[in-house]
Amino acid sequence: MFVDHIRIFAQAGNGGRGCVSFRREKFVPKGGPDGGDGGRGGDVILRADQHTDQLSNLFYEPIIKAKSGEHGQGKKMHGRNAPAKVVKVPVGTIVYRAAACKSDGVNADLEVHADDAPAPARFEPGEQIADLTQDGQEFLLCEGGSGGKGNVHFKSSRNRAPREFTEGGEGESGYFFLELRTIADAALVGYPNAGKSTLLRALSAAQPKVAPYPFTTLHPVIGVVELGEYRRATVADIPGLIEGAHRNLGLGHEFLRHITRCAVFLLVVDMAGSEGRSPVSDVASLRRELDLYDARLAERPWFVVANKMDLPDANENLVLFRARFPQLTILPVSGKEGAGIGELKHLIEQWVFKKPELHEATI
Ligand SMILES: Nc1nc2c(ncn2[C@@H]2O[C@H](COP(=O)(O)OP(=O)(O)OP(=O)(O)O)[C@@H](O)[C@H]2O)c(=O)[nH]1
Ligand SMILES: [Mg+2]
Repeated sequence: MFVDHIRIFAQAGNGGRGCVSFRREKFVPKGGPDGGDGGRGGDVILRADQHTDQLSNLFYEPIIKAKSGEHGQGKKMHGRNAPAKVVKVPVGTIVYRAAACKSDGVNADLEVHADDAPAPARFEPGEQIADLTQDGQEFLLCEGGSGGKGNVHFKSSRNRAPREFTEGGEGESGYFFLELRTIADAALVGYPNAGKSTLLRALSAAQPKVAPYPFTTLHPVIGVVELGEYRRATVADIPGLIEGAHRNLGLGHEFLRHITRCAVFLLVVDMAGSEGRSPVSDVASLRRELDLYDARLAERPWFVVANKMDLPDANENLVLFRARFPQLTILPVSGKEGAGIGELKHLIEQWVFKKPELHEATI
């Protein structure tokens, strides 16, 4: 199961209590207060990790708790600080605070049951508080409570034997919504069976499943394409789109979010028109779907990868296609036989690296 959005409850550790104690030692009468401070509670930290590709670890563990700090001890001993609980999330994870849930329908997916949390919570994403876009980037989700003060701090000229101390601070806690929006340089976008996964296999070492039926790919797969001069680009293969994807038909909406942060779109069309498809209307309706999902996607740079050129009707269709869209960049390839893959890499390199402004094209 691919998990790209999840509700969680996080709780940082409480600070340890300060200690009340007095120095007791041979030949040291009235040794005075020596109660140490409590340790800090552990923080809950999210860390973006390039080797984590989805949020499934949180699906099995949606309640994250850090340990509390240890209490202070005699002889001015400071309680041990609790370690931070670090949770790895994929690069491209966006963190939202919880907002009240509007719908009343029962939807188990909307609930998180935490033992000592206020109540089983149903909520929707609210304010965005973080966007982890770089490998290794960290976000402090809940801060641990500070340690309490031991009685050693309360000594004064008037009170030589203080019994005061403070409790440790409470760790922060809350419900959050995490959403993954894959970050890649380019995205392969196309109808089911157009050959997107075949192309990703040809371009990179990634091994998405390829089969002659629609919706073979059920979740985004990212491949790293090695380009010249030690350069590399990431390319995302997303599940096939169909007409009405913006209304959540097919695997629609679920996966369109993953292309919102790709700088260039490679519209893959089956130029052979197998299964009675027409390449011209395929491109037109793919463009329409992107536009209807979010008008800003329509402004993103794109070019056409004319796939399946090894099949009989492909050349004829390509001539018609070029005549219909004379101003488009169109690259004929065969993912299956590997023809045109070198040129495709070159084109990706040109579009991704030679046009730095593309990198800012994120919504
Ligand atoms: N003849 C020929 N067949 C191809 C070519 N590229 C892909 N195919 C075939 O087309 C079928 C679908 O390929 P996939 O790569 O799974 O297509 P996809 O676009 O990833 O499909 P979904 O994941 O379902 O959206 C498979 O049977 C492939 O072998 C090609 O260049 N030539
Ligand atoms: Mg596929």
